[in-house]
Amino acid sequence: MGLNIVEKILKNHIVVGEMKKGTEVGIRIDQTLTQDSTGTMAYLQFEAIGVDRVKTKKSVAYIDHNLLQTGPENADDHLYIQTVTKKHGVYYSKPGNGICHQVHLERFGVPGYTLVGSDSHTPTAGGIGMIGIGAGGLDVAVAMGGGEYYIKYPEVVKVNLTGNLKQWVTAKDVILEVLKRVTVKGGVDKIFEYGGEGIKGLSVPDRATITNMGAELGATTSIFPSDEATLEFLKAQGRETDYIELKADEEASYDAIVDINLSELEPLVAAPHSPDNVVKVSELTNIKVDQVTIGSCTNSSYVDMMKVADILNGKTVNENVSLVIGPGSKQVLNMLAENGALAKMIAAGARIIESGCGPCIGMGQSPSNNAVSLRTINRNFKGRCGTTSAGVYLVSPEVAAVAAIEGYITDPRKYGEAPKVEMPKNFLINDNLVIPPAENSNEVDVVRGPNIKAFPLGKDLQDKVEGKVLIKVEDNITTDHIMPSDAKLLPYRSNIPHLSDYCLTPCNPEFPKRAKEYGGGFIVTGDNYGQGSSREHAALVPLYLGIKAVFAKSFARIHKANLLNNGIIPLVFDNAKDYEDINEFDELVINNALSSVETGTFIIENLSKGTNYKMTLNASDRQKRMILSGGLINTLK
Ligand code: MIC
Ligand code: SF4
Repeated sequence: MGLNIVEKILKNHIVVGEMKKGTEVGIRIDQTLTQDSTGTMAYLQFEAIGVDRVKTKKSVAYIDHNLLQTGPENADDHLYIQTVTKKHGVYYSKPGNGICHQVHLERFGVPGYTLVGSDSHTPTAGGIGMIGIGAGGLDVAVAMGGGEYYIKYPEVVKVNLTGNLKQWVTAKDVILEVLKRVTVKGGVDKIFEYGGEGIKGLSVPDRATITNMGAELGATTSIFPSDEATLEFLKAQGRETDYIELKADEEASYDAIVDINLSELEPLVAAPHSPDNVVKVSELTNIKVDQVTIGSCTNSSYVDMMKVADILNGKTVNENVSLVIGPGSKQVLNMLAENGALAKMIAAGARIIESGCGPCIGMGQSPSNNAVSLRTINRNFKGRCGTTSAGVYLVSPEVAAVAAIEGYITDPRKYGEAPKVEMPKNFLINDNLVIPPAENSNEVDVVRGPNIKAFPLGKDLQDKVEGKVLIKVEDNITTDHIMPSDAKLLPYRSNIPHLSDYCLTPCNPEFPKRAKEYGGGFIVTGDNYGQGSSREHAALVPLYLGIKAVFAKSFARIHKANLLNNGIIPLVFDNAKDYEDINEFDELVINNALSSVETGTFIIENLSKGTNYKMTLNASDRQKRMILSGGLINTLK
């Protein structure tokens, strides 16, 4: 029987377990990446593990999130990351070099390799034929130390692309179509492998847009074959020696197939407040636009930016629109500056910001109250842009640029010929913002600013676990709800006590106070709890606040792993109706917690109601050991 691409790569990398669907496998990791807002914690954890030099083929630390330096905190954290990475064998990509996923694709990604990154959009690397997986900082720290990374052996879904994209229809519309069909919770523990004749017309940056936003499906990752388009891209980056061909065997089989005829797609948009709330642009044309932001790890490649420059050329941004453009990397920005495209953007009235995450994570450029903001980013969760009352629409760079001129959401197809931009034969290569590690670790002293505080560690599990339900929330709660991140809070990513006052406050401002008053307790929630980012802070902060277990209808993959890694028990209702029975402040007890962990079956007593509920711990033996000993670091010790 033939193998698909996912099977081929995993077969080469599995070091624990076997290729059996639904079972846990440990895979060898070739490369890691971190970014600054999760990186400080990841390197503190790496130090706690006590390995001197990273054991991967390449590990890179990027500074791209915390670029607003409104006090010393962010710069202090950068200095910590710069020195700790230099000491332990990690390459350091300085602020200004660009967004981790964009730069990794350009300069470091290798087809057929595995990559784990402390950022949920690490699957961007799937555009170049890598298995790139987003994880919590602790999992990345372990992988840097040479430990394997664990996933549930995935179902592999083939996304079969046929036909060709019509004018003004883009890679962004392909992934929006997938999101519409699969939804934000439809991809958990699945890998999406793209194939079919239709992929021939997609360049590596197009493919990376698709695999990037595949994170919004909740998927483990997404991947494209490595073919002529990959070779062309690597050649243009001066890296053709990294190329290998990767394709599925003729007789490869898949667990499911999603067929998409590219010729039938039209420009799409994800309306507020979820990436799967997808409608046609043509259905939304009377909406006045206040802000447009173009950039982020989803859509900030050279080709994307050149198309935007072409649309803006000779035009003026609508008087009621603020247009913000952030090219994805120094390479992209430098090329736009040299070929005059940047001048066209500036002339049209765009506000150019440095290459980084910026508005995507609310680091500046929050729109006005009740604003409509069109963004080329991947997430439009309520409040993520920094303005709770604003509505964010996710679109392609082309739709964004046209709206910036028109002042309304506009179907770009009435705009005549779509811009045609070829991938350059040679990208501008200058890696002078990437600092290599020191040859000799002893030469480097790690610098730690006063904002770096110790991170909490769990304790051995007790046989009786009791407490109050501190909060009850609905479906699809994101990590942006659990641990909000914006310009005010991101500087405190290495300071868990400070962050604890903001935990779950978008759902209920009283939550931190309650947790502190009652000395911890439980969280009750609906489906897909913890969707979105990889931020481990969404587990570390609840741990700090004394959260012992989360009772959910279902969990998002990375967040569940982060809870387990930190010794918080993620339990799933056997009967979803029991969710209705529980109220905030109910007093709950888990008796026989220790033996329940072994069997995976829990009975939760609700003392306030006199009822009880059966719940399941879906965890491997390895994860059960972490729950018993209060987290991964304790088991390593
Ligand atoms: C995001 O897009 O939500 C982030 C900010 O990049 C996060 C990481 C973080 O919270 O630092 C992610 O995607 O994992
Ligand atoms: Fe940065 Fe936004 Fe990409 Fe997250 S999704 S890595 S915040 S650009």
